[in-house]
Amino acid sequence: MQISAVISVDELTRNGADWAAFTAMLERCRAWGYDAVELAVRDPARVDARSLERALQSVGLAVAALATGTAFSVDGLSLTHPDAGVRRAAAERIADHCRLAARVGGFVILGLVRGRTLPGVTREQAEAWMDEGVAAVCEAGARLGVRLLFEPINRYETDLVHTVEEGLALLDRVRAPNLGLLLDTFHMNIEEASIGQSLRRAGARVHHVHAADSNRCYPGAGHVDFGAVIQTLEGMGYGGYLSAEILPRPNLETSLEQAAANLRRLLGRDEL
Ligand code: LER
Ligand code: MN
Repeated sequence: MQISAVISVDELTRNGADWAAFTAMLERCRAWGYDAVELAVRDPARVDARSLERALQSVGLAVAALATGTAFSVDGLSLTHPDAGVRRAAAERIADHCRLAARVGGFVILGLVRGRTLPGVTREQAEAWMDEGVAAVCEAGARLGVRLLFEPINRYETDLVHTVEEGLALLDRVRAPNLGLLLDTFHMNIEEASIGQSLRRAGARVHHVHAADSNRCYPGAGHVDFGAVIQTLEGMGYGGYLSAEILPRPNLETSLEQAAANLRRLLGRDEL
């Protein structure tokens, strides 16, 4: 199991204007003991892929995944929007993420971009649009050799797919060979009766894990038992990433440094 840090390409490059801060953050991530980074990218069309590749290569960090949530939270793109044009734009945006992933590596995450059931839309309709959209972006990814992740998200952020069971049901409906589950310990702590049992239930269909504590701060800052989570994942033969997707408290640097130190200790990888 390796560890990864979620960082924002948009924020650290000041929306593509300056790669120095981004490269400096990559260097810090490597020094803290991360194996990879998970990159939040709102719009790949605004990212200079050459500069991104150069920065990653110069520091020697892999890309675990591309996070796409700001395409929803900032641009309002959603696979379940009642306006077909918005749904199409959301799918096109995720296809762009797949094109970027084909260059720099990593999964493409389907999290908040699934949207939520908006007023005037039935739940059945929203679910049908979600399934259709997920299938379409998985096809786009498959053409590029890119794998995608669907993330169950807690009830306070969406009404569509909160639990592992619901995530597995979506995978069964869509049946895309390049789609797996991303499980996030913060959401699991809210929605699952037992984090351990739900991880085991998902088994080999868990392709990526977000590590955030019960308060969404770094692992160790709340009451999720990460020792037990890691033991369960090891028992399942999970060989993917634990990716720290955490609030920047008290600040980004300290939170990522603490996350790496605590996860590495629990993984028995104390030595840097
Ligand atoms: C995205 O990975 C996630 O976990 C969401 O809760 C973001 O708000
Ligand atoms: Mn997450």
